[in-house]
Amino acid sequence: MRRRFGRDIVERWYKNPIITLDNVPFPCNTVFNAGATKFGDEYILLMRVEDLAGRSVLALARSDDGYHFAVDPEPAMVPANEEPFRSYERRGIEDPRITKIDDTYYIMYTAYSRFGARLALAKTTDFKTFERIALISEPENKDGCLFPRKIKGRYARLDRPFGGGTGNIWISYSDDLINWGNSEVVMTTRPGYWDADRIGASPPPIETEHGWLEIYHGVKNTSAGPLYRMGAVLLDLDNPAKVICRSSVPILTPREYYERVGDVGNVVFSCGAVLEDDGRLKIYYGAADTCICLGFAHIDELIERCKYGDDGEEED
Ligand code: BMA
Repeated sequence: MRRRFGRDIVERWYKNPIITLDNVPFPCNTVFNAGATKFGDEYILLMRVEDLAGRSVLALARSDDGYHFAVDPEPAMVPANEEPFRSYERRGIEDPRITKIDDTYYIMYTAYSRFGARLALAKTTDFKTFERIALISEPENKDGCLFPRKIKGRYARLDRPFGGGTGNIWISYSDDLINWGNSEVVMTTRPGYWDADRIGASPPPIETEHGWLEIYHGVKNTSAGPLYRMGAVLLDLDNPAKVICRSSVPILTPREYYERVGDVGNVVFSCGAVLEDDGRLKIYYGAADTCICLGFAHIDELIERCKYGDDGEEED
């Protein structure tokens, strides 16, 4: 289907939002950015839920069809009581991304404390018990996404260290998932574009025959505050630090009421997507930091969109 210019190529589900505060069976303020995966026949969302005090915990929602979710009665992960995690999670745990490698589901999330935001890694094999592995970055770093397989013998992750007054997407490698290094920049903000001020990886990279498809978020600071949109980029399969092509236009922009109005308005922010056998991607995204929504796009269409327009002017 050829889409009209100026409209998003991610198609919203007509029943959005799919999860709101009303669906959460324990006291909380908001529910939003969620990691997503299939676990057997079940769709799983691991959602960022902000409690009444303003700290975030992670809660599970389960579904048979990917559309209708039931939220577990208690949070799945709360800020740790044990060191070394306790000191760095005092202000909450946020924005989890789920990556399956073999039979283990890894959860990379943001640990937030008075020291800032840093990345942490946990794992589960059953979505009942969760085991923390390690704190895996120093502050300021967010938006960590583990690749779903080793690349040239090493685990790889995208992340978003903050430096030089901006946030760009980087890559790091590890032999053991605990010690990370060989870091380098993958892509930067583009002055004058929708992703001018900050960018970060969104769901974990998806392997395609053309390269790693990465859906990312881009922020433009406007006079009304930050505007969060989603874009797409294709990274080289053997060397994902190399960008093959990057769309100059977003794939999803806040337009609907539930994306524009909420605790933080004008935000669409994904931490998880599920690829179906027919090539359609179910993209789960937080809207206005207040609810969870569902959008669809065919993987081929997203790859085509990566080739659209110029590459933009990256910072030297
Ligand atoms: C980012 C993260 C996200 C949030 C977004 C918009 O820095 O905190 O969890 O959705 O800001 O507020």
